[in-house]
Amino acid sequence: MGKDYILYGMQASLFTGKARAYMRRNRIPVIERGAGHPEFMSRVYPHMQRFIMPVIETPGGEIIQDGTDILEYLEGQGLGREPLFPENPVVKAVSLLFQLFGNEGLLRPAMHYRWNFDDDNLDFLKVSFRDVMPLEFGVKANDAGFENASGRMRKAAKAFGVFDKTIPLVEESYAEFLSLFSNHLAGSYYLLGDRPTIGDYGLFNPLYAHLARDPKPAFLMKTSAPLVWNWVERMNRPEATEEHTLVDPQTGLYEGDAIPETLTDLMTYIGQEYAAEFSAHVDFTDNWLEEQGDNPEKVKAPLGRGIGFSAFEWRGIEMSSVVMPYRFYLAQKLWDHFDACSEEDQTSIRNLFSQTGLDVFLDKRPSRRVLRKDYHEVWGD
Ligand SMILES: N[C@@H](CCC(=O)N[C@@H](CS)C(=O)NCC(=O)O)C(=O)O
Repeated sequence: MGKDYILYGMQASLFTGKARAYMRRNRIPVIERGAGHPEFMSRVYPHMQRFIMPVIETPGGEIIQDGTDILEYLEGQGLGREPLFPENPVVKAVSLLFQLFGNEGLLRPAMHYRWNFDDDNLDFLKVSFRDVMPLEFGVKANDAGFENASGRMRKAAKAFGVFDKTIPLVEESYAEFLSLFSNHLAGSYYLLGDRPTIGDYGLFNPLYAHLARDPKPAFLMKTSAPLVWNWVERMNRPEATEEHTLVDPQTGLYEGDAIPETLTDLMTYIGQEYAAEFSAHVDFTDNWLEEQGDNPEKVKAPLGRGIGFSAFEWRGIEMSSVVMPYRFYLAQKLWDHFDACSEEDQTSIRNLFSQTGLDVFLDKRPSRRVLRKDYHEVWGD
């Protein structure tokens, strides 16, 4: 085993983006392999009992799956060259909120702009998906493999709520996001100042592989939101770069009471966009858990991606989306931080979250915790 890390993923994979960007930014020596690499198929996949990326293999042979777990692991090893989590408790809470929303709240535009513009995107995607196809089987197998993978992803788009009826709203909502994020990036290079934190890495997932890389949305982003494209490029540079500071030169980040209005506008957007959906998912989950009763086997079994569908109101219409316990795993990061804060800091966080319509993300919690065990999500107590 050499001394480099190995990252299994692919350029077109949404969740690989975060791990790759972090490793680049922190100059962690890494070799990337497509998730169709023989070592992945013969060793890593059977070990995890799950076909999923990103995965890293450490120089010591440890295998870690999940973008968030990978960043936390690498940070825990002292490999971060700058703190991933802001020190200021209020700014940290904001960063953790954006981790959740970035990871999970922009999946509708990501899936829509990838899978509903075949004339622009399809040839490009077919080539990109070769990273997960066993090349030795030749072009025909690649085509069949792509049909299979893209068929599943098109279904996933529907599961996240992309339907004929919602498409105009998905586009409207994404345009609003681009405009708000652009306004904000006029005042700092990253979400919370002049260096990225965990919130940027969360946002990077949908904003890179799908929305900045696929032909149709790449054109949209470059032409309608060049500052966002510039942020994506910055987040993903393989060479180290140093920004000249637009904010506090001591920390490189905004301080809690100096959060600019452009950021509170973005937070308000998250409240309008995602709070009702998140809240409905918590209610659904609590009912689901109750229905399992005291059947310990069911409640202890590894969870797949979704446990059902839940309805909620979004932009004036009734719609539904898949309930994924993984989202609570990310929300717990915010809750654990909040619960560990002093009363004074809790009050400051609560004031900011209330002012921006985000109380749900502090208060609405399912009755059980979500843990990750053996590469799967499971319920905790
Ligand atoms: N929460 C996971 C999500 C990983 C995930 O969904 N990865 C997708 C690719 S972006 C995947 O592996 N899909 C494979 C499949 O569904 O077959 C993480 O952050 O690592």
